[in-house]
Amino acid sequence: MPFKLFEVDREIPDREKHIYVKSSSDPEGDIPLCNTKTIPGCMTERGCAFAGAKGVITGAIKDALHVIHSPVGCTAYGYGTKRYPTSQDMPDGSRFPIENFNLKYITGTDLKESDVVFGGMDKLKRCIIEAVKEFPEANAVYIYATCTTGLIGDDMDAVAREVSNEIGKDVVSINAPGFAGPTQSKGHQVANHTLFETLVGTAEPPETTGYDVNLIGEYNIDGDLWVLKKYFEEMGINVLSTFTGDCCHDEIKWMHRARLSLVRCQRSATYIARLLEEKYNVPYMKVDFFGIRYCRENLMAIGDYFGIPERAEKVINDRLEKIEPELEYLKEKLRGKKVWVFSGGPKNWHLPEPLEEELGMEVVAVSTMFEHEDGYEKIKKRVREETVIVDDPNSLEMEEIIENYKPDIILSGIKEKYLAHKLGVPCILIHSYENGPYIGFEGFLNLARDIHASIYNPVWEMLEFEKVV
Ligand code: CFM
Repeated sequence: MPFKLFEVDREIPDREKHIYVKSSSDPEGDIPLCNTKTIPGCMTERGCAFAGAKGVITGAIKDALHVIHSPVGCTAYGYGTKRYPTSQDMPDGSRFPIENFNLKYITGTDLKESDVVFGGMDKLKRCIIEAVKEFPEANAVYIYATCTTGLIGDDMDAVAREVSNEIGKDVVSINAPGFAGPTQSKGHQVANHTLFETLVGTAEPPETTGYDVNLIGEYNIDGDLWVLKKYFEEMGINVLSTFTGDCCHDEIKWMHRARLSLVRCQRSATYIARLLEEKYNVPYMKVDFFGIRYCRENLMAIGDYFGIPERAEKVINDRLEKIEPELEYLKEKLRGKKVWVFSGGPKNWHLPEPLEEELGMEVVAVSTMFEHEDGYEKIKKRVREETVIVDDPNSLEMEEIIENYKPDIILSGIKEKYLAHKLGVPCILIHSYENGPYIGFEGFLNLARDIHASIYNPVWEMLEFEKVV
């Protein structure tokens, strides 16, 4: 019986289909039901489609100004939600005047009842023009529909066209109101298609080389992109565009000129890689740089693709030499510790094997907010027998997972962290990281250090309440 109804779900039996306990004897197609609306009655941890568009894809762009067409709540919610720093370096060698502009500012239309009744398009126009006056350094404006404006039916695209002519800058209209899909994943898809259709192919890069790649689905969480970029630089590979970590607006426009796209986050960004291949014949390769083995294999694959395997080997050997002694020590300390991984989607299939093979840990539970079938198939292949795999867990299920599977640590997000702490369980942030970056060789060492520091923190021995595990 692969599917499992948790005790806390007796009143919502539909949850059973979303919770699967791995058994190799099951048919391949047995995976949790996923990418469907959250069942009423569940306190979900998911985000909305607007969050997926702005909070994941476009919010990482360093020189764009964001105008959220919403009551003030969505604008506030869209501010500073993701930890993706940006440098001031621009492709033409100039410097963008404001550091971390993408993290510091957001603007919005602050819709009121009268706007809902009479329409908010004029207000949106005014707001864009005022915002551009306030931030003349911005090279483009991105405007966002939200639930309210989706419902009243404001024509965002018409406003974008009109104002773009007036201000002489691109205005990109993103139509992913919160309700556009069951999760933030829908917003990823909309943003990919919008950027492809409105921007790609509209500008040429300052120069090209025979080793140009697009690094797609890499958002520079706590500096991840900079780790990878360094590897590529050392290999003589030029990152022509990132989508979208630390990138500028123009980089999106010249993605069609790359020789190869490397797809890092395969949930949020495979869409644009496919579109680039279909329309511009830019092939793409799915890559994984979490953990030692994947990092080594994938750098080698890229080296082989460009006929420069010895350069990849050099990067690998150089990094391994630096991290191996400490990693060995940490592996001894972490051996046998139980872990529950809960992220949006992909990190749930990136991490189980590295945690088990390279740190000696035991993954007892895996859960995702918005993974689709392909991701769950990978998760199922990569976890051991009897690991519980939960789609869109609700808060009560999370407590039941802690009670039944007794993880020594939880890798999750900020919303879950304090629930875990209240139950006396260490927890580190796997979305935005604690002391990242977590990608690449040195990133994996950072992750191991943070897990170690959290599990062995003496505070867990000082709790005055009874621990549940
Ligand atoms: Fe891709 Fe991401 Fe993820 Fe993601 Fe996210 Fe994220 Fe994530 Mo949080 S883009 S799907 S929407 S790898 S913010 S950096 S950690 S849920 S698993």
